Amino acid sequence: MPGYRGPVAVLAPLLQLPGMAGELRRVEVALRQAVVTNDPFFTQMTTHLVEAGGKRWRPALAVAAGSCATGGAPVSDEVVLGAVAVELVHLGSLYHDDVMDEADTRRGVESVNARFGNLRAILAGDFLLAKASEIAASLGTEVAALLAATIGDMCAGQVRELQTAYNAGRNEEDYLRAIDGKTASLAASSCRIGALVAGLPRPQVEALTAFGQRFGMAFQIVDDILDVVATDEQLGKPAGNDLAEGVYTLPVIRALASPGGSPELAGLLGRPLQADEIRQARTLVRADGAVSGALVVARSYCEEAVASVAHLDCAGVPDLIDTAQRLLDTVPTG
Ligand code: GRG
Repeated sequence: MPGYRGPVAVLAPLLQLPGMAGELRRVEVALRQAVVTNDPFFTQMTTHLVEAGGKRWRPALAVAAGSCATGGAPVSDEVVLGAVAVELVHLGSLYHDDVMDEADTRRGVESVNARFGNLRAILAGDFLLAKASEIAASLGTEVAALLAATIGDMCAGQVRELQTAYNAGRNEEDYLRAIDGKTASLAASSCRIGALVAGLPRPQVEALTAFGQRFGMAFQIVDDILDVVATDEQLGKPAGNDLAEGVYTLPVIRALASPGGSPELAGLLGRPLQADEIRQARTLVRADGAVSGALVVARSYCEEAVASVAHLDCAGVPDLIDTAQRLLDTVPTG
């Protein structure tokens, strides 16, 4: 099983669902098969982050949604393949994201670009996306089209984020649209693919998709809060990276807009930051309730996620609800 699990221990209700460990072992076996190439050197690149670990909550969402059709009994091999496809898309996006950010570490190990160089990291990321597409095609036209559209949405979300880099005037609407594309779209598709491949009725497919979208929004907001409040060790990469890269997320937008504002923070932003400036900016963002303000927004997405599936009476749903209700529990407030 993967080593590095990262922060957000409150995903436990999802990841420790009865039977989930066994289902994720099946995902892991199929995932490792999918990333092996004909060339041992290329395989080192394509397997690098898979072996480093990760929380695997996107495949867990697909499995939980799919388990609605089995009453909690093991899901079909096709649902497991759907779960593999969404993790492959996530992995491909991490490879490309780390090239864009010139990141040195990911999942507690050297990033692919740091170890093998940008050109190889891009190609290995492309390979992972190609594998995801191949698997999705084996699951039917609807799944293939959905995953392709999701990759497009993720690119659009990422471009939206790039367009506001170093812009201290970035507003919340822009932020929410960007994270809808870069993160919530894949979370929604993870649930949707699990539900579609399991053959659930359309109303259940729609309800589970809505859960994934809202949960993905909340997850990204929590991830952005952790960038401001967590340590390097907890994150498996340098804390404050978003601030350093000019990505001003919800807690930062809230801190800048707070009564009295934070002239000191505004004075720091708008340009790349040195290590001591990152520390200073993180302290300023934590100082004035902006973190709790961002948590309120995340909480309302969790509530919407719960409301989307509360009427469904099927296996997996109580644990999805529990996960959404507890997502925020261990985030330290500023
Ligand atoms: C080619 C699919 C594709 C996308 C290109 C680079 C890009 C456009 C989009 C970036 C998407 C991105 C990196 C979003 C951040 C999502 C996120 C919350 C990552 C961290 O997820 P975790 O915490 O990580 O689940 P682990 O390591 O646990 O899997």
